[in-house]
Amino acid sequence: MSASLEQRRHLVTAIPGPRSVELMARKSAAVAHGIGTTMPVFAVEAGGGVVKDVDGNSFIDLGSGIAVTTVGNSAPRVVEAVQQQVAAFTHTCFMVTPYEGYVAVAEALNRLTPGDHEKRSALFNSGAEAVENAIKIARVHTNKQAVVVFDHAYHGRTNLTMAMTAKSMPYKSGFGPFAPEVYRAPLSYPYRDEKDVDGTVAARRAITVIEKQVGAGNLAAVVIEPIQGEGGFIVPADGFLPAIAQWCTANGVVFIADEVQTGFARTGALFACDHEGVVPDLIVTAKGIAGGLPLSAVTGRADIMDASHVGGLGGTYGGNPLACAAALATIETIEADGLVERAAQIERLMLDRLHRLQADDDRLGDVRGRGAMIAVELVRSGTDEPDADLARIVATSAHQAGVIVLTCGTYGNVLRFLPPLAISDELLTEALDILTDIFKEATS
Ligand code: PLZ
Repeated sequence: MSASLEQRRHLVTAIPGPRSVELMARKSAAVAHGIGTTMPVFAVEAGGGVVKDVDGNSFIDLGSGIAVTTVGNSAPRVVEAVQQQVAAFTHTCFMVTPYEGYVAVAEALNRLTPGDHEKRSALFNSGAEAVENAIKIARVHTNKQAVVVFDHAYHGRTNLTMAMTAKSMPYKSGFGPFAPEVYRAPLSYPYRDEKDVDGTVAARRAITVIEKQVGAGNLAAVVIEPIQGEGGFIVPADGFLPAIAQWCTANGVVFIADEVQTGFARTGALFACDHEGVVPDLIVTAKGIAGGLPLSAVTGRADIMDASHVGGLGGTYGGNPLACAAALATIETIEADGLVERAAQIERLMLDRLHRLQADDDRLGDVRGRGAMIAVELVRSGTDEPDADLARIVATSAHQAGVIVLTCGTYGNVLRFLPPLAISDELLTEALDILTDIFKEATS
């Protein structure tokens, strides 16, 4: 981010402004219809807690480009590392003539991910591509095929990961047929489960479905987001994740944590599995790993990761040198700037404000999340009926007021907050003040 980018919300035109309107018209004429837009404003600069648009408007960023710019946009160490790398070489293909950056990222991932067993890593470009590779590795290791995923899951938009993703609209509708051998188990969803369904009961419920409908003898892997992202920032009840992981270990099933959205300090721990001491066999990371450059990884137990024949894994761009340089600088920033603790501070600030708002407004059915991954699930007053209209109205009003917020959830009724960890308390507080006012006015 350039030093001139002021850390303040500042609107100088209607939203969208005239230059964004012009660019939206060009977008409609040139870009495929299927690529949606949350906010019709075009960015020119971003950093800290601010995104600036082509019309000179500055927005408070509570989205981080969907949990990617966790260390901040154009974070200084990332910019410097990428500039040096881009001037040295941009690409050789790691499978042709390798380079140190890739190995250094693998070493860092092996060091930082949960568990102190011997590990290996492989690098890819997107979250979906890494999820696909984790499944390939689990299948070749176990010589089994079935994959279990959960209700409300999101794992990507490629063919295998569409099958793994739960929600039809907009992710799957019309795009089938989907990959076979993908089965779905019930999740722990504390807000919507019956009151007596604690983590252990929910795990038993899921394991029964897995044993009866799939069978451990056919099952290569169980894949789970330790806190669900697109599905609604659902934090499973305590004990759910450890029980599923233990069942996998006892039954020769690879336990895969999809930490694409939760990883790299986002939840107030380096990885969300760390909150419950869960050690996955394989962990999938992307998004926050490289400060905005496209990079993803599969990291895990050496014997599982090494199961593939030589040449079985790869891709032209996987572990691109610019992305690796960015990842090393991102990891250095997280460690040197204490960003795990910063995420925990953000959690305290946001939960305190949102719980106070909830006390006065029962349409905030549930306030949940960890670290800088916080959400409110909106319902019709006096019920637990999902209110997607209210989520849309509040989000649109926030955009108009200069605050970037996103929605998510199977029912589209969850407002989610993913601020960069580089945001100031002042900007966060201002955004929460604005949201508080919006809730006072909003009726759906
Ligand atoms: N696994 C847990 O959150 C990406 C999707 C945005 P890619 N989530 C944002 C959209 O609408 O496309 C995600 C995730 C989890 C996998 C993925 C997929 O990561 O880098 O988008 O492929």
